[in-house]
Amino acid sequence: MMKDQIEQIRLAAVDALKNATNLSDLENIRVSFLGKKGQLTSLLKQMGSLSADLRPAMGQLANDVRAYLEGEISKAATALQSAELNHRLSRETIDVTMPGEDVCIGHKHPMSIVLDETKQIFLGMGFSVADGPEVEYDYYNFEALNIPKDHPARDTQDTFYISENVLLRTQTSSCQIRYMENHKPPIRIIAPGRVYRSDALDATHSPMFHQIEGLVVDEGISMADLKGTLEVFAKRLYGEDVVCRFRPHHFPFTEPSAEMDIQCFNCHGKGCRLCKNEGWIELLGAGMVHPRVLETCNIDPNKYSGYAFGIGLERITMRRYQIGDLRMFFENDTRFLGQF
Ligand code: 2NM
Repeated sequence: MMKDQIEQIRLAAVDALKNATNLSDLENIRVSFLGKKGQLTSLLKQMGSLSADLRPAMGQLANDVRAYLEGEISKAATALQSAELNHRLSRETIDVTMPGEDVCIGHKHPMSIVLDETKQIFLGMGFSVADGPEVEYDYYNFEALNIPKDHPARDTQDTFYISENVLLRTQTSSCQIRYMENHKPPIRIIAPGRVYRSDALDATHSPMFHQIEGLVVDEGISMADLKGTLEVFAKRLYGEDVVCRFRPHHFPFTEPSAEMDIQCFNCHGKGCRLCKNEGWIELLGAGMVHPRVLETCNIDPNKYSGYAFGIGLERITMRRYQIGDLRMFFENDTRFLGQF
């Protein structure tokens, strides 16, 4: 009987729905029972063979079953979707009570700390920062700085030559020559950077080290400006109670020239191991820019004067943190770097 067949189809569909585990199972069930070629649809096509008085009741029954199955499929779909969502939510749960992972943050290199501080000190006094190439022409490194051909600084023992006219710069003064070529006074710059000299590595020497050179050119600049500026620098870097002195010296590119010392902060001038019994510690070299250097850069030495200075970054950092061996800076041992 058709009525029994319809009921069998309904039961088979309900059974299939129980076993469905995902949405595509549901779609297969819908097609196989309710689709155009599905079981219920095929059965309805046989209605023609029924007697006319049975047809309306069977048609009604088939439609009721269709509506019932559509309802069941959509209920199953909703249940599957929410199960899937719950599964995903439980998988993606974050346990906010878990202890955080220790992130190992780096440390600033002591030379970077002192370089940044030095830049800030000079920027605060109106200087700006200039730079230039580390591979430099002989002209900018020596010739323009009034270093004659027979000067010992030109000896190949000190300088890394790349060709007859090209070398690794031995000082950052080359940046200042380049700057003077392109800028009119007033000039107030510092030039920090790597420099190279053919030295063997030991506690106080390295074939590569860092310099900060300064240059001020304007009308009426005197040795008093040089002394005032460099004393302020020493006080800002080492503390207000630091004591400075200037000693006569010689550089080919400055006249007069001087070196600045600070009184030993360990023995206050009495002499100790730290200052090798001198009482004083050499900090930097400086002087009034030689008129010939200004002239070479097309700056009229009758109208303008200037002072310049050169600071070894390794040296001032060693003083600052009482580091006894230059090699510490280049080894990058984290037990050393982690202390800053
Ligand atoms: C020093 C000491 C004294 C210096 C001179 C110049 C320039 F370019 F103006 F001539 N720049 N830096 C200078 C002067 C450097 O280093 C110990």
